[in-house]
Amino acid sequence: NNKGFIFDLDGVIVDTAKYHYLAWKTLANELGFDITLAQNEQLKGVSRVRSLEIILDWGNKTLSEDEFNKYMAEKNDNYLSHIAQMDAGEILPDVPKILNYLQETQQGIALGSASKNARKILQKVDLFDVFQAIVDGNDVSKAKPDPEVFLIAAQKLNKKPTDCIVFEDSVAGVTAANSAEMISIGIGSKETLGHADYVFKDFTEIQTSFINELIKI
Ligand code: B16
Ligand code: MG
Repeated sequence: NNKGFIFDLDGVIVDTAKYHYLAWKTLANELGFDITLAQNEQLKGVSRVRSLEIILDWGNKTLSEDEFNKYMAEKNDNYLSHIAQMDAGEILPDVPKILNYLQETQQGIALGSASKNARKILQKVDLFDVFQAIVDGNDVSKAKPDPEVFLIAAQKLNKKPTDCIVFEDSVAGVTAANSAEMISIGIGSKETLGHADYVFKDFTEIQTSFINELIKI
């Protein structure tokens, strides 16, 4: 048996959420307000453009189109300065264990991320070659919770959506996986990701026996 396993990037494979937060916080501070860690939770899985719109709402700010684009570029430059420091040590615990097992059992492995920087990050942490298909923020016209990103990943893996399993840490991403009729596995808390088919705190809680069950479904 052979399935498609689709991984979100930020919050599932690496914890780049902390770098997004630092970069957005710097930007908000420049505009005269602050954003909290709790607010940052709501930005997970959300595209760059949409994130800035939400942040401006929080600060009650409006920007001209030129200013908006300037701040978007500035945020990304700041974010990329953190990414430049990354290495394989930032891969989240037990992610390599699961990826190795999926490779050994010849499963399809794809990335389904909202980030336009996904390919760069995979290269930094030396995981680029593990993925048979990479679908990221450059490849989609509709952001999560729309299922487009995962449907394209399934297509690239040559799998039916119902033969795919998605690992996601964001509310929008789990909703996207469910709409794609894929099995959704939430990585995080049951409170936030209650709509997922299964929820685990992180990959240290996922056994290869559980992966075997998914392969057999
Ligand atoms: P970028 P994921 C998402 O990645 C992040 O969770 C979200 O915080 C970010 O705004 C989005 O990517 C866009 O990222 O600015 O690098 O294009 O969780 O879908 O892998
Ligand atoms: Mg994520």
